[in-house]
Amino acid sequence: MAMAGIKSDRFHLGDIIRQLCHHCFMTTCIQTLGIASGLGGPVQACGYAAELLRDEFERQPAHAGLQLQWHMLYPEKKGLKETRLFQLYQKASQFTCYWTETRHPFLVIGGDHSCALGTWAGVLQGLPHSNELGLIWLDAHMDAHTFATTPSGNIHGMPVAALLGKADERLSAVYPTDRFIQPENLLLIGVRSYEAGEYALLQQANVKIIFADQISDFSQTLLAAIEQLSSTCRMIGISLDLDLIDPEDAPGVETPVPGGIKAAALLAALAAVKRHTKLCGLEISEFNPESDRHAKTLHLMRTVVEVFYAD
Ligand SMILES: [Mn+2]
Repeated sequence: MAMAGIKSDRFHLGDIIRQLCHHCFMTTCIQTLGIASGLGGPVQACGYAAELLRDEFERQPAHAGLQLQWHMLYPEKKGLKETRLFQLYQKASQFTCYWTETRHPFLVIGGDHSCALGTWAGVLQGLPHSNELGLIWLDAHMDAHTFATTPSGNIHGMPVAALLGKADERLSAVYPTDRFIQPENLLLIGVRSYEAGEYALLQQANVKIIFADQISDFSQTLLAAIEQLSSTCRMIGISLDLDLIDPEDAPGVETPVPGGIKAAALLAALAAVKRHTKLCGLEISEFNPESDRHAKTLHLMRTVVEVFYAD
């Protein structure tokens, strides 16, 4: 009986040591910033994305080996919209600047896609030179309006213009840095809905656009994009607008456009590129819980995170 007891103790101890080792050496801890704001678009419910995803991971923890370290940012409740966005994105940029300087891979969960103004401003500031950042913009839209060309007035349709240094005065006031991405270091992939004004801005800047109907193998497209950027850039980020994905697979977005990338194709592509040493972070935006069906898009967002960051 005594022997059995010792054996059983040893078994438990071994189990505990294995768990400790697993915890200390095997866990990937990803710094995660939730930007709980829908102020840049018409659907305020977009601001709940980060909390919903955090709750989803609390309810059912991520794959073994992946742990998200959450930090949440909320906009001020009162004041001018543009002032509140500037304050919010200035704070967001301080996080991503620090994670860039210290080489921590990060995850940002917006919010509407104007969160990119904070995320990538911070990365640009954290790098020695602004021409060292490559950015892959996965989106059905171009998001390259300014207040001069926008039909809607929504800032979530403008972050690309600001990141390129093409903002007008009113848009510049929301962007928290004077560093900009080089046009040759930016790639738009998956575009299928746009207006003339933003297209003209991108053509003038000579930004490469891969339209949705030009893509046959999404993994190949994404791999080629990363290969191209990695020849000149020190770090590469991915900004994912969930409306890249076909609305059949991701109905819960602010601005759905038919004819998107299938969810399975996106997941396969992310799995294929995730080990690339220059990838510094992933941003996910535009989740709209109000138009989601049976939490399909929420679950997809969760799977995107797991595929990209879990072992
Ligand atoms: Mn977008």
